Amino acid sequence: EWSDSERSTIASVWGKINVDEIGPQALARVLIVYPWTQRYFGAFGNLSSATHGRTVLNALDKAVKNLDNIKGTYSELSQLHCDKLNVDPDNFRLLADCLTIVVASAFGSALSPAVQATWQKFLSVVVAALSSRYF
Ligand code: ZNH
Repeated sequence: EWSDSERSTIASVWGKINVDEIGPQALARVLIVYPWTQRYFGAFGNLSSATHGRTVLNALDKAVKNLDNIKGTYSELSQLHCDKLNVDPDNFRLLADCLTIVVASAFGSALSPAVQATWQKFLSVVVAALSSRYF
């Protein structure tokens, strides 16, 4: 399902992402633009949301390395978010969108329309995989 050029585009975008910067920025943006998401992190405060931003982005590494089985890779993580964390799966897409915005601001013209389209396709597969154990 992935072409060679999509594979190399995803690997190249991922290689240029600084997880420690982009992760906290993307999660902070979700919490500001969609304040109701703060309830998932309310007990922990901002420090933990920065930590979680890093955790989430680090977890994306697994998807980049398992492009042909993203659904299987995130099966347990999906179940955890559904059963234990009770995170509404709509939030995965909100985070993916904020991540794209933060990546676009950081990359500038390096994120061409074609590159961005492939990156968003990748994130939409991630979002679907994280939602796959919800029913
Ligand atoms: Zn999440 C957790 C990933 C999204 C919320 N996460 C988590 C973890 C991981 C993740 C890896 C860890 C796990 C363990 O511990 O085992 N996420 C992720 C990803 C994504 C996400 C990849 C996408 C892309 N999350 C999300 C969202 C939300 C969340 C959107 C909301 C809004 N998570 C969460 C929580 C938790 C998690 C709450 C828990 C935290 C703590 O514990 O601290």
